[in-house]
Amino acid sequence: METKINLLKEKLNQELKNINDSKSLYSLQSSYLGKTGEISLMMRELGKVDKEERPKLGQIINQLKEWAISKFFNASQTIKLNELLSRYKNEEIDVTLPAKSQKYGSLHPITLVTNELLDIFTGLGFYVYEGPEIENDYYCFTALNLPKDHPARDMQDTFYLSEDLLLRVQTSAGQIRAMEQNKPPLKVVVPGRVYRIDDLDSTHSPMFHQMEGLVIDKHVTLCDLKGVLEILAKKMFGEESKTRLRPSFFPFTEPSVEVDVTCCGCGGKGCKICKNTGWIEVLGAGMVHPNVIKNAGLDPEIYSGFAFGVGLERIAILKYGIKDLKWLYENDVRFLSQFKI
Ligand code: 2NM
Repeated sequence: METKINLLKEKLNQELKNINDSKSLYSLQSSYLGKTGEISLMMRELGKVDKEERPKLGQIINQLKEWAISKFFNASQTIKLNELLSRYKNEEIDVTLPAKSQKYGSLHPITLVTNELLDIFTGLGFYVYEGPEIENDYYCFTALNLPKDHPARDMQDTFYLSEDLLLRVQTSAGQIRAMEQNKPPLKVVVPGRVYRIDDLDSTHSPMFHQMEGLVIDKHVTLCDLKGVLEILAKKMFGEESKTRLRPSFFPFTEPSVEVDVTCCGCGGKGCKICKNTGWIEVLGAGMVHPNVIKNAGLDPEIYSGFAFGVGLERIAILKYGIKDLKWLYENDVRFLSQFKI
């Protein structure tokens, strides 16, 4: 018996040496201590042994069992620790390694210009209103002092959807809605897409983006307009920029002005961008026509206001030196991904 036990111990010791993961350790353990394991079988065989010898032998096998249990326990402690250490090693993170670069999208230049202008105007206390792109004749033309026979209403310039419905040709339509919905004092900007019948080329597009601003209150003057536009020019094109107003004509403003900013390419000296004039036209503006104020339900004897409209494509082209308007609509990632902020 004793020889058998010693052989078993030796075999176990030997087998344990070759084991270095908990899974095989567990199956080795079962082969000795499991229900049908070698030690359990020895226990069972006790029944066949002489009665007198049974207690002594039982004790010996129990000792063997205790010995095996402690062997397996110790081995499992070592193996678990080693497994943990090697897991730590495998999962080790080198925080000094350079980060994997992620591909991020970028904002469209028109979005960038829109956001920048909205920041400036909301900073000045304007609120933002978005009108519908499908407008009716009244809001797009009649309310804006464009009489029935005005050339801007021409079928050849405007996308008519029906006799009354059309794609708005300017965002001012939204400003009439804003005026109807809010009492003065009113400071609002309306950004959005506008549509005109045009073939797409490097300077024209049947769809482009505008932002129009409107201020209505008592005693608003052209001087207030110039003040706001000067702030706009400095924030958009730099603190050194200057503005100048030239007389112009729009049906919805009187007087009307065209606004120039000193050229951001040459600072006013004259270059290719400004065609050697030193000035760049950036927007149209004026004092809101009394008829427009009246159409919005206000008394033009009490209220006055100014309005302006900026073409966002034009600003983007100037700001980023974009050579062809079409690039803004082609969604070529090679172009778009250059506009990372
Ligand atoms: C421009 C130029 C001048 C304008 C006028 C109005 C309104 F609704 F008050 F009549 N909104 N925007 C306006 C004035 C727009 O765009 C070149």
